[in-house]
Amino acid sequence: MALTLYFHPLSSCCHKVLIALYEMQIPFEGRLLNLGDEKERSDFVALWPTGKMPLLQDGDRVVPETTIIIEYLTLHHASRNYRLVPSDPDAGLEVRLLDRLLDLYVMTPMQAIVGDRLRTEADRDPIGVAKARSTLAMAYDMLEQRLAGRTWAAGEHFSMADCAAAPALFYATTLVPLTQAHPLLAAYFERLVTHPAVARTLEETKPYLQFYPYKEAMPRRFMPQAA
Ligand SMILES: N[C@@H](CCC(=O)N[C@@H](CS)C(=O)NCC(=O)O)C(=O)O
Repeated sequence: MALTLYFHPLSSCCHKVLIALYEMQIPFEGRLLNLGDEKERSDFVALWPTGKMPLLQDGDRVVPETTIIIEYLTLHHASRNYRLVPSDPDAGLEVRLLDRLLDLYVMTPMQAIVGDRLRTEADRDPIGVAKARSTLAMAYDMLEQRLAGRTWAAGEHFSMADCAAAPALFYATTLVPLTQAHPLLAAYFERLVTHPAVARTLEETKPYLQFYPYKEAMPRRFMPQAA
C-alpha cells in the first residue's frame, strides 16, 4: 500500500518531510490538508490527536512528528544509498543534535513570529515575538560556528538536519535577516536552496506564498512571478 502524507504546501514542518521523501526518492501520495475546514480538522484529529501536520500513514500505521517520520522512512523505506540518518552511532548523534537545534531554535521561534502575525491586534504577544527574534539571532550565531569546515549541517553528507534547516531558514531569514556576521550560514543557505530536493519543494510552494503573512520580505527569486 502506498504511503500517504497529510500536509500543507506552505507548512515548514511539511517541507521538512517532503524534502526527505524527494531526497530518498520514496514514492508517496500527498493528501493536502485544510485545517480551517471543521470536518477535515476533526477527521484529522481523530487520526492524530495533536492535530499537527505532517502525518505519515503507512497502511494501518500512523507516524507523527517530522523527525520520527524521517527516521521511520530511513528505517523502512529508504534504499541503502539514501540514508538521511547515518547508521554510525556518533554520526547519527550529530545529525539528531542538529535536527533538534534547528527544530527548537529556528523552526519553533519562526513559527511563533509568523503565528503572532495571524492573530488579531488584541491577541498579539510582543514580548513573545521579541524573545523569538532573539532566539533566532542566537541560533544563527550558533549555526555559524557549527558550520565551520562543513558542507552540510552535520558534516559532509546531506542529512535529516538539512531537511529541517531548509524550510526553517527559508522562512526565518524573512523575519530576522542574515547579516555579514554569518558568511558560512549564508553560503550554506545558498547550498540548501539549490539542492534538488529542496529546490523542488520550494518550487511547489511558490503558488501558495501569496498567503505567507510576511510575503513582502520574501526574496523575489522565491516568489511565483520570478523568471
Ligand atoms: N513537532 C512537530 C511540529 C508540527 C507543527 O507544528 N506543525 C504545524 C505546521 S508547521 C501545524 O500542524 N500547525 C497547525 C496547527 O497547529 O493547527 C513536528 O516536528 O512534526
